[in-house]
Amino acid sequence: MTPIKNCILNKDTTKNPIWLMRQAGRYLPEFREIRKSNQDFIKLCLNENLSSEITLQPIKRFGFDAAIIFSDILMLPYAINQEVKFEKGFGPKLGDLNIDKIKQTNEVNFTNKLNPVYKAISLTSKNHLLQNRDLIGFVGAPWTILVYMLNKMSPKKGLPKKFFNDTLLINNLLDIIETFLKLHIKNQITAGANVIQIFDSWAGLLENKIPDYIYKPTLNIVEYVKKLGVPVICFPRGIKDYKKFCEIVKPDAINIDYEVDPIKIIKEIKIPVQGGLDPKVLLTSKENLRKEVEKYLTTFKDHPYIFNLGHGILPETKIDLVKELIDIVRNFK
Ligand code: 1CP
Repeated sequence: MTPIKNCILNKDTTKNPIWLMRQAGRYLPEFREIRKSNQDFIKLCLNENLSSEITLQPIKRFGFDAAIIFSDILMLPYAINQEVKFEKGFGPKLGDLNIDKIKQTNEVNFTNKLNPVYKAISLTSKNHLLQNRDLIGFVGAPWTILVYMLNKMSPKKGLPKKFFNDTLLINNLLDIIETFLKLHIKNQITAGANVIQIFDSWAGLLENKIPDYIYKPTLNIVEYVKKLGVPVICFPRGIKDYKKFCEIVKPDAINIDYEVDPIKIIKEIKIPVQGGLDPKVLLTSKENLRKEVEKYLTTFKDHPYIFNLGHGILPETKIDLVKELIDIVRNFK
């Protein structure tokens, strides 16, 4: 059985598999080289050969235990007919929300539009480098996708208060998003993804409506993935109560963010855990890195634990420290 599956399904505590969120990305010179001549990010995600090549870059360089397909959570709004662009120095910019246009999406045109993503998964899963490794497919959670669709840009750039008021629109959109997220997950699994991760990067924005906008729609997706027989990892970044999230949503594994105390997590959570380390630690020194990494490894010594970060790896990260990180994790006793 592959490393991540073994950790999650067999609750193996003898090894800590390792992969990093955003491991295929801007900190890698070989990625930046491809990106230079491929300015249109969506087009790059829809180039199956380049997407597969980028997915394999961190495996070739570091030998991580899993690859995550090079794509983006915002391929979903794109595929349901909302314009999505990525602007240098600004991030994602989405077009006006047009419910009529969105409702024109059907299963066939959705799958056709994202077919290169599925081809990239299929190509990658057949590569010899993935023989004993997992290939992680992913989606954004319904809430996080909704945030980008309504706000039309990252909440980092601002999020008006009125955002949360139109509950009719929000519920309507969440239903549509859920339908197509399920299809996107099914297509990724059919193409060869053997683990699914659900990124809820903006879970921390909510206080009151967590049951309606996070628990319920995410539970629906988690149950769907389980029915397809594939382990599902949830990452509700910034959520205050991970214990409650796990009790209600019941993912197969939970990725924690770097704000939460791992000692609290080990006391409260019984399912396999992933992640936690602050990505900024990878900008410091080898000594500090060892100290921080060993904190997580020691805390989760007798618990199924997949080493990862508490958010995506930063573009300024030095390659040497990533190598050192893998060494520390692999040689920890
Ligand atoms: O060169 C560039 O500028 C592109 C940077 C980049 C990359 C490498 C973006 C733009 N997306 C990706 C790939 C990506 N995104 C992957 C696959 C590669 C890997 O993980 O190794 C994954 C899993 C994602 C997921 C993703 N995209 C999330 C969830 C995780 C997280 O970071 O919270 C989110 C929120 C996005 C949206 C997104 N994509 C890119 C940007 C700049 C953003 C906006 C982030 C924000 O709101 O600040």
